[in-house]
Amino acid sequence: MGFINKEIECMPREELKKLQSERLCAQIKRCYENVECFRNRMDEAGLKPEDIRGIEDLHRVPFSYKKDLRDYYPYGLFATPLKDVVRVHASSGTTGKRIVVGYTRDDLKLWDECVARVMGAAGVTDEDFVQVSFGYGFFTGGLGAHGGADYIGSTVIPISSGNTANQIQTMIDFGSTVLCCTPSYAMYLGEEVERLGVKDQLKLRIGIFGAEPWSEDMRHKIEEKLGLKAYDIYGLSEVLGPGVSGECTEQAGMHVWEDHFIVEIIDPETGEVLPEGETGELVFTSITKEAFPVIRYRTRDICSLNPEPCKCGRTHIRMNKPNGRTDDMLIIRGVNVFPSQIEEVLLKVSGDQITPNYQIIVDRVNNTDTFDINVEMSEAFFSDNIKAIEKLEKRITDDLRSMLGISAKVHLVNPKSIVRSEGKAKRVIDNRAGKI
Ligand code: DLL
Repeated sequence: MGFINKEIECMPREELKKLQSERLCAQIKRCYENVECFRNRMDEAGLKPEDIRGIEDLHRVPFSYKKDLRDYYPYGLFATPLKDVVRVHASSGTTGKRIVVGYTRDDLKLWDECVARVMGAAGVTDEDFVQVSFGYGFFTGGLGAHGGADYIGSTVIPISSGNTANQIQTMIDFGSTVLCCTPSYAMYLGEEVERLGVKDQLKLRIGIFGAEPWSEDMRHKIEEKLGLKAYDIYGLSEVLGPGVSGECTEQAGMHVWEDHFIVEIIDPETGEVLPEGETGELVFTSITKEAFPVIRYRTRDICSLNPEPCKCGRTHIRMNKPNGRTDDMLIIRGVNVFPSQIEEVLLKVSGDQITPNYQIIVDRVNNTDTFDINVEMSEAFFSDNIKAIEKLEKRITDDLRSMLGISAKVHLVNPKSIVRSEGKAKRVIDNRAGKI
C-alpha cells in the first residue's frame, strides 16, 4: 500500500542494479572533477573515474569519513557552484565543529520524495494531518519530514519540537493523525498524555519516528501510550537527512531507496565488504545528489541488510534497526557496551516500577572504570520503601550483568529527575577523557 512511485519502488532488482551502475559511474566522474578531497583519494589509490565501470567496481573506491567534513569545513566537499545550492543543514560533529551539508533544488525534490515514500509505505495519505515535532532548523528532521508530508499533500502542522503541553493541545485541537519526532520525545509525549488522561481525545493513527536507536519494546510502549502504529525512519545529514530508508507496513526492516543510494556493509576493522546478511558498518554512496554527494561514506552505524523480496512488493533492500554505532560503543573495563543493550534490559522491567528514562555515567577512579546507571522510578513505585527500591536495583544490576558481562551500579532516582530531551536523548555521560 501507499506507493508514491510504484515503478521505482517495485523495480526488478536486475534493473535496479543496472540503474545504480549507470548513476554510479556518472557520480564518480562528477565528484572526481569537482571535489578535491575525492580526486586526491582516487589519485592516491591509483584510480581514474573510467576504472569504475559499474557497482562491481565500487569496492575499489576509497572510503570517505565524517572527519572529511571537518577538514573541508564549510563548503569544501560541495560538488556544485555555491549559487546552485538553495539550502544548507548542519549537524554536530564529534568535536566542537559543526558539519555542513547542502542541497540544490533537485536535491530537495529527491529528498522530499524519499521521505514521502517512507510515509506512504507507512500508510500516510493526503487526508492526514501530519504534526512535525522534529526540530526545525539546522537539524534535518523538521524540514525533512515537512517536505515529505508536503509531497504527499497531507496537511502539515509545522510545530517543531518542544513545549510539550502545547504539542498535546495542538494534537487535540488540530486533529493530528500522524506524529513525526524522535522516539524518546514520542515516549515523553506519551507519558504526558497518560498523565493528563487525554488519550481518548487524540486522533493519532501513525507515528514516524527516528533519528536515534530504539527498541521493539519501546515501540510497543509508545504505541500503547499514544494509540498509534509506530514506524521507523532512518537517515543521516551527510547522506540526505531522514528518508534514506524507512519501514513499510510489514515492519520487517527499512527499505533503502536504492535508486538514490548504494548501501554496503563492511567490516569496520578491515574495511572488507561483508556478504549480505552479515552485521557490520553501513556505508552509503549517494548516486543522484548534486550539491553534497558522498562516496562510500562510513556511517559508523552497525547494521545488517536483507535482500529477500518483501511481502509489500517493494524490491529495495532492507536494513534492520541500527543497533549501535562503532563510535558510541563504550569500552568499560575492557568490555564493549552498547547503550541499546542497557535499554533492552530496562524495558523488561515493569512500567509500573520504572520509566524508560535513564542515564549512563562512566568515569575513571584509581585507574578503574566506574559505571553508574541512573534510572527513573515511576510515580507509582516512588516511595520510602527502601527495601523495595534496593530489591529492584539488585534485580536490574543482575540482569545487566548477565547481558553485558560486567557490573554496573544501578541507582533508582526520583521521578522526573532526569532532564527530558526535546530532540535526541543524551543517554551517556563519559567523564573519562584525560583520566587514562
Ligand atoms: O538524525 C536524520 C534523521 C532525522 C533521521 C529524523 C530520522 C528522522 P543526524 O543528526 O545526522 O541525522 O544523525 C544521523 O542518527 O547515523 C544514526 O546513528 C542515527 N539514526 C538516525 N535514524 C535512526 C534510526 C538524522 N531510525 C545518525 N534508528 C545516524 C537508529 C538512527 N539510529
